[in-house]
Amino acid sequence: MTSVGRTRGALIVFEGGDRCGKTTQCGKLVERLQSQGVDACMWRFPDRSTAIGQAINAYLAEHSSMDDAVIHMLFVANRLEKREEMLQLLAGGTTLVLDRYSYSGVAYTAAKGVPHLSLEYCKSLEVVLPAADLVLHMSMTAEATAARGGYGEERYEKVDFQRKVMEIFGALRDDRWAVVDASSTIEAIHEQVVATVMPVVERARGGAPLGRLWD
Ligand code: FDM
Repeated sequence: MTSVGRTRGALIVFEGGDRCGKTTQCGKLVERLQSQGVDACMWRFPDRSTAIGQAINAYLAEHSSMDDAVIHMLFVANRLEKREEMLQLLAGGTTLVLDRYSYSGVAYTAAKGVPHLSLEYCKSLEVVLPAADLVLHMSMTAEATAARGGYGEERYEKVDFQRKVMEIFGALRDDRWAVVDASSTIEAIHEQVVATVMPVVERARGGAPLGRLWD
């Protein structure tokens, strides 16, 4: 993907297992960026507000069942339907902080171990989307997240499955990923996140090109 100019926003993604504290950290990061004069906003994937997102929500809440390939496609479509808006915001200088993205998409589906839904196949469906400038991997054991409040309410919140997801996240890491110990305190994590994110926001502002997924 080509550079979108000297003032583009950064694409910052939080990834990790369920109940690891991503949403809290996304919110705190956006507040901090805004307080420092950085135009920033937070999105979540799945975006449950769209028609596709509502179908995903029903599946996650176990109010409906779906073929694994079909639900995977819906998660992908839920990102593709936001692609244009995402690119426009970034090009206009807004830093986007995402609570999950395609990395969750491929990790959760590949963790199911369905032969025709391999990691490589899943990746291939999203090559038209921008890559994150930075992925903050909130790392925590599946057992530790399971001990947190509310765990088990949604479809994928099962320790064995989460363990497989974590393994795949580990295999996806490259030099754009930073690992954050999600078992630390909220404030300690936040300070680590801010220190990691600021140089990335500066690089994007300075014209570092936006990448394409999996390049
Ligand atoms: N999830 C999320 C997927 O399986 N695929 C995806 O593409 C995305 C974005 O949906 F269990 C899973 C991950 C998680 C659930 O949970 C959404 P949260 O609590 O909204 O992050």
